[in-house]
Amino acid sequence: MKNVFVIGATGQIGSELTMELRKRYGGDHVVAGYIQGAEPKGILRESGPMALADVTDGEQLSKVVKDYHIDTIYNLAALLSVVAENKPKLAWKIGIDGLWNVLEVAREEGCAVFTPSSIGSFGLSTPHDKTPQDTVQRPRTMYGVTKVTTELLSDYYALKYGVDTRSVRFPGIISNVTPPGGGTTDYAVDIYYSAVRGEKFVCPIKAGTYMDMMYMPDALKAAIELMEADPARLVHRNGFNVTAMSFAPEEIFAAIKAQVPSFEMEYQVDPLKQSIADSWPDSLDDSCAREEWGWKPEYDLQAMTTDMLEKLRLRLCGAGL
Ligand code: AKB
Repeated sequence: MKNVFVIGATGQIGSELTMELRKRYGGDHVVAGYIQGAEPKGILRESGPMALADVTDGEQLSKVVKDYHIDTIYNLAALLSVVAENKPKLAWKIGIDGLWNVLEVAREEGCAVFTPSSIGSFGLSTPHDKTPQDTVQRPRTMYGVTKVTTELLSDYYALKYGVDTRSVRFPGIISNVTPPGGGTTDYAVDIYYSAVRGEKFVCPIKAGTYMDMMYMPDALKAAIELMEADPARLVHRNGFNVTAMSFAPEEIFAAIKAQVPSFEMEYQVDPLKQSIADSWPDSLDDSCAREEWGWKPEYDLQAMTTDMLEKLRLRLCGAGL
């Protein structure tokens, strides 16, 4: 039986990943790691153990790993792209000094480690269409710099110390549970909230700007299936291109409007978000993930839109919002 430690368990991906892992491995076998001020609540708190786990504190991480006999760590501590650009030093401290702590504990205690990379690890000089698995990675954002370093440092620990590190390059993740905070792709989540609340959506990204995206159930599937994959089949480790769809703002708007005819949108472009979006791929080639560990997403734009609207209506309208 696996014993799993999720660092950043109350964040956008962490909150849902912890619950999915508990479903698969049993509540008692998945520790929700959180930082002061972001304690787990509700079902996340009640369904299994939780522990204070600041990624910048190596001793704290080591204690959790030893106390709970952890063999697998999902390290989700990071600042998203826009916040990282405004707080570069903190982004490095959490993303890279924190990763160093995680990898050291993993080396000492023999744990496997998943630390997500991102489409943010690419830059303007990367081919933008069908971006290959192995290609130019020269981002100019601090987020991108930390993500490329994450991939390299994770590979280094695998080669030098035999730590079983694995990762994917996540696209924008869309979820109806915990909202993201400070990413370039957040508009693709916010637009659904506006539609359900009956508000006009103000889009910060220019029409015609394509970015890869994925619905949360597929993101959870990607993380878990990669960690469960047969290591003998893996040619790559950190990180695999994965995608489920690529769309521009006018396309997600049209998909929502088909189900909410009164919905409206206008553009007020945010220059920082737009410059980051322009530097990212328009579409990823994820054939290596498909070949090496059987990656296959389930949701396209239409299926995701139907599910998002249904779930958000239940939650927001049920709560009278
Ligand atoms: C962001 O927009 O910063 C993230 C990402 C694509 O890594 N969602």
